[in-house]
Amino acid sequence: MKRHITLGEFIIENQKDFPYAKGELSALLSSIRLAGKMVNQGINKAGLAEIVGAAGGENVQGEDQQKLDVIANDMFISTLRKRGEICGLASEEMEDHIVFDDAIHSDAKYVVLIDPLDGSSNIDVNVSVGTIFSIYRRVSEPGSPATLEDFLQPGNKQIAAGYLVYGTSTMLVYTTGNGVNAFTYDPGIGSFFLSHPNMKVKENGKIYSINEGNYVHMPEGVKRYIKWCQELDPATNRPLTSRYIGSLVADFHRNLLKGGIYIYPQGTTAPNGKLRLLYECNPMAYLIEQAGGKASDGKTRIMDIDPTELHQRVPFFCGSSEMVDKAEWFLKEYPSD
Ligand code: P6P
Repeated sequence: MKRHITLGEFIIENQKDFPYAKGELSALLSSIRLAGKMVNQGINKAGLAEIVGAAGGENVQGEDQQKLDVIANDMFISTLRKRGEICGLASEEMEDHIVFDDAIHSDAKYVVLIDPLDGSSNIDVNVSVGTIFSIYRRVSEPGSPATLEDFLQPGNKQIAAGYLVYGTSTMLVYTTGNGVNAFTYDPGIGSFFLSHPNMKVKENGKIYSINEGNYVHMPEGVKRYIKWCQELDPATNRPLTSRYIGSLVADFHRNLLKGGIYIYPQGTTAPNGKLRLLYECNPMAYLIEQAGGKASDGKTRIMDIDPTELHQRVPFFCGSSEMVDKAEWFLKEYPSD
């Protein structure tokens, strides 16, 4: 009987892509898989286990922390620490990076940046949420404690990136630089199976995804692009369809499958936009480029931006390459003063 291969089998089959690695990256990806299963279980029973709603605190972003934000963050930290393949971790939920500097970890080659539960405010209303991760090779001396510089690397230095989307089904989508592959979780077996091999995003699509409630705060070029999307022109397949879930991972995943553009622009209330460069935009940019798409801040390739702060925000234009090009054209043609 033919069956889909599991994520574990896929990782082993593709370990040859990393001749210099002695299985550490494979072990690291496996630990992310395990943590994702545990978070998935927590989310699926959230309403029953009194773990929905706000935790009462705020994260470093000043956003209300949801109980599951904290639970997911702790799950990923403890699981990644136990596997011993990383020397440090940075998270949306923590102001500073954490260093694993005991004997086992200080020789580890990698660091991980993570948004443990993106879109978590949607959990209470049963809308898809996700985990986003980005993996770098450390730049500091092996054997020494991880440093901030290990985390402040441009996205073009990522060696792996991906997300879990906890939706109608739970999926893990990742790249190590050799294309994008997606795995669907079968809770009955407890394994992820390869369901979408070598994913490619359409060069052009019919979906634009942006919070139009912020229209008055948007740059002129973005306003012009939105109106262009809404014009009637059958020759260019317009008007386009507006879809905005309010969960980056869910909006991104839909666009990856169907074609489209996701935009979170800068605005008068968010001078650098809302999304964080290191653990939201860079990993999504790596994925979309590996799938043939594009990601910029409206002008500069996301993965070429040199980070200066752990939680820095950037405007984000991501998806089908022709759609990102069009949005960038409007920004150039109608610059905001
Ligand atoms: P807004 C969730 O908080 C998030 O970071 C992304 O997942 C999502 O796309 C965006 O913010 C939603 O922000 O301002 O439209 O509610």
